[in-house]
Amino acid sequence: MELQDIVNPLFLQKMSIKEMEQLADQIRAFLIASVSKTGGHLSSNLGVVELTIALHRVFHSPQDKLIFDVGHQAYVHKILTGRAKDFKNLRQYKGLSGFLKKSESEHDVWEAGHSSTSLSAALGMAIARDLNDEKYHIVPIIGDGALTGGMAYEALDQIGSLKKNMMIILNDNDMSISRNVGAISKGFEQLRESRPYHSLKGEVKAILSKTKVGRSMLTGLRGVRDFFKDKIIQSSLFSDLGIEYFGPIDGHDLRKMIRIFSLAKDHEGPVVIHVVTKKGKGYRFCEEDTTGQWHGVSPFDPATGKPIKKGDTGVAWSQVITNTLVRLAKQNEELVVLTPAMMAGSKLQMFADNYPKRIFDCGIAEEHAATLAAALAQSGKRPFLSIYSSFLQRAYDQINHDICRTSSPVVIGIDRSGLVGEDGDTHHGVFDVGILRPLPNLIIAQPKDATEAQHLLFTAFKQDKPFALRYPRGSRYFAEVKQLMEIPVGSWEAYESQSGEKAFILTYGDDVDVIKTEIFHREWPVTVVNCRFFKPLAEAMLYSLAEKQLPVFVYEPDMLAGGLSSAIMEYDNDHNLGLHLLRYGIGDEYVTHGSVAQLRKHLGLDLKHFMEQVKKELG
Ligand SMILES: Cc1ncc(C[n+]2csc(CCOP(=O)(O)OP(=O)(O)O)c2C)c(N)n1
Repeated sequence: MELQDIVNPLFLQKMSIKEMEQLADQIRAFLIASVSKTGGHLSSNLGVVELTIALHRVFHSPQDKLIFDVGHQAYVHKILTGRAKDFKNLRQYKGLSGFLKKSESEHDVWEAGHSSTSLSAALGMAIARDLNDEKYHIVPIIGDGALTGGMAYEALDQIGSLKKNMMIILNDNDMSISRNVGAISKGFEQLRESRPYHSLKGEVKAILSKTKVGRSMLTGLRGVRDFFKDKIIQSSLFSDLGIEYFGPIDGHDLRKMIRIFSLAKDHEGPVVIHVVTKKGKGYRFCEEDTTGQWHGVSPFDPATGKPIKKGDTGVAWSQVITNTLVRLAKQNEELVVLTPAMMAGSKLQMFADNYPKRIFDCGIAEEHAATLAAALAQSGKRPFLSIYSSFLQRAYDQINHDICRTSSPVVIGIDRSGLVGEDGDTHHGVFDVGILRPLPNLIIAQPKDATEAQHLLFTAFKQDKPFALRYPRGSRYFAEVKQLMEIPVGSWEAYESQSGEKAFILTYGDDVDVIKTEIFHREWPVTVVNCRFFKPLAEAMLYSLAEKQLPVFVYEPDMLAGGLSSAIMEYDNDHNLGLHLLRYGIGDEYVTHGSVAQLRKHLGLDLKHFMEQVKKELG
């Protein structure tokens, strides 16, 4: 059978275990071949091939609801629900999403991208199901990484109290993106490794006899003895919350999983099935990866595992920041770094290698990380909170309540700000300026290049108040500056054209050099301004722009609402400046996935289109 011919998962009902095992091999080969061309989430998907087959064999999607946490590990689900043929366009503009999308398939019953929402989703669906007096199964699938997120515990608390029927699959591979962290993950490790079945026989019986499903399991125990042979114990984490726990079971053993799921699916009340999988299973490079390099990949050569570079020769923006942090940490022993589970993505390994005691991976716990940073700052430390723009949204209240309200000197490194491309609507970092700007005490800045980044980071640690420094995905030319300098807070820099001055373009980040080069090359009479501070604004410069009575273009590839032009318009209005503003940014929409270049075009923000607008205005 060709994977491309699959229409829905019903075909699994007719398959023998052996055939399903062959299908698993076929899917793995397909995933490696396909993701090597498009890029995407590889390791997590290789790990859940058998698990996803078993779930689709036992449950009847879409009547039964399979809810994948995050959704980055749902490629196998996509294949089994008829989307293999679309994988050539995975994560590309107008192609298949890298996450689940209701618009793509009736089998995608929940959309995510951010972690730890699946249990709340499951409970919401279970409450609605019961109110409607309907009968179907609800199966959230949550990783041990996603279980480091606080939301999961808020949901478990209520799940344990409401006792709605659902089967929670804990997909435990001991990895978040990198090695998982935290005490709870250690607890899973103990469950996995230290309680062999033979020492627990009595305990197993006792536990099983307590529950309806357990009693039915005991009745059929002879038949199912082989799958209990491994290990089965009661975990206090879940059972203390009133949620039955079974496991751990081997997540690559189709026969065992199918039998356990079939037995447990009619369990009264919520039940957790602890499934142990190997992240990256079946592909050497992924299996051996402990740092998370293979979690999400760009196109690569499947034979060598080497990335296929697309001429991007710079240094990653996150690496520019890490290099500078290492340098600053040498001079300032109070400097500490916090990351909510993004050690690999934010390229912090070099800091960890240099200062292992001064970096803390908090797990997928952005809220906690932000408050932790506030407390560290209030205790005399100088924390750098490294956080992706889109995940920072989770920590808004903590940044407001704990960091900004108290004016705690936390440097917030906003990684992946701006459009991020292929990860799409859940991941674009386009809201942070708009949501952070109203917070009193906070300085917000973005460097135009790696040199300015070093000076701005140095400047950030000189302030006795919170400072947010944005930097995007992608890379820039990097050379370590000799002398770090403090940049005056609230200053902008203007680049005048040799050809005169008939308009201004205000922009920030990577776009400053791009637009400046274009204007100078065309010899247009336009001054380009690097608005490196969103807050405070360069007030004197705004006055001087107003005096000149020339058109002022604001080019901001982030949300218009609350962004740079909003800030300028507020100032303009409050001070009667009378600026002639024309603004270009993202309107009232969630931006889809695709390359950043395609997305800019889609939004009418590509350079060519913008230049045409400027030309029109200049006449
Ligand atoms: C709120 C939030 N923070 C960070 C991330 C980035 N992220 C995506 S997947 C992942 C690790 C998930 O680990 P786990 O749930 O164990 O799944 P696995 O990939 O190991 O199967 C992280 C940190 C995210 N998606 N959402």
